[in-house]
Amino acid sequence: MSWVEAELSGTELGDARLTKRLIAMVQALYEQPNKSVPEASPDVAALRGMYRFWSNRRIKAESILSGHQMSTVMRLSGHETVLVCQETSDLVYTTLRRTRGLGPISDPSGKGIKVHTALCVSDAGVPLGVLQQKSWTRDMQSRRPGRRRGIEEKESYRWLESLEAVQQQVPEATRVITIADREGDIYELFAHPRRVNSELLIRAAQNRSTKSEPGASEIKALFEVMETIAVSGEMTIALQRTPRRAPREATLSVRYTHLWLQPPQGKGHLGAIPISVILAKEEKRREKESAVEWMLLTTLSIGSLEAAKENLRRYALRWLIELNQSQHPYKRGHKRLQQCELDKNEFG
Ligand SMILES: [Mn+2]
Repeated sequence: MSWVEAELSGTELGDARLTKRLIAMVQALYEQPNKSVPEASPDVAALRGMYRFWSNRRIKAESILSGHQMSTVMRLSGHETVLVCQETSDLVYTTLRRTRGLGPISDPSGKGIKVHTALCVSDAGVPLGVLQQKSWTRDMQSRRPGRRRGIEEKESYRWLESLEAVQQQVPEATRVITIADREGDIYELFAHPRRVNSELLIRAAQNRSTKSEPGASEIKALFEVMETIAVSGEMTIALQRTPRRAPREATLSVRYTHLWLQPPQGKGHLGAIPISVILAKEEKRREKESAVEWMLLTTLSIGSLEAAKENLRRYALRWLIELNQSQHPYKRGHKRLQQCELDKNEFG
């Protein structure tokens, strides 16, 4: 049995022939990831089958993922801790003129599809698979300035939905640490009910109100508080290549403390949240603009320099999801999808 067959044989498409077709498609595209769809297809019949599969409205993205999801959950067993990186990205299809179902994306002049992914990674940094993925198209209304807030609030729901899905799929014996960049600094996410052994490790974006203890009368801003904390030690970290950064080593000063986050205005019902904060800063870098500065909020209780370092190391593994997405066949293979638009007219 091939790797693709083993990986996808549990796919639930409601018809064994469709699963067989999916396996053949993935096998062909996986063997030649840089080729266009017609080039990668073994013959015309296989090519027709692919387009028929893609235009079948009864096949949902979630069902296509179901087999890989099952295999991913199986790979988790035996891991004491798994990291789940959540990330929202844009699939950019600005040049596809005839394709329907595209919408506004982050780039105001572009169009495409929004995708939210939860990628599972072992604590040692080995990718284990995609546990959940959701894609959607923003409607044109979201371009209007007045509508932005509502759209952002609706989209922030994806983070909660992914956390929920991950908690349901990963057995309680396995500790899951959800990792996210600044987009994931959403108060509702911190306030969301978590199952036993489910923790958050999220880069801070908001200068939130904090208290040192629940009963404290003084309210201080998070970023200011962290500047007053003494440095506990240093660590050297290998920064991997990202779309915006060449790989290099960085020496970071490490500070950590415990605080109570105060709910934003109008969200008092969410209550205060106890949190550990880690601040890691590259103090000695000459080019200040590219100096690394990470402030991480975590529900894990950080009680030592070692624990702070351990979680900085985990956060640094988040590059895996960026790599995963920038090298994603969808993204890498714009050509393939453009081709798809053209060829469909030939084979329709
Ligand atoms: Mn992001």
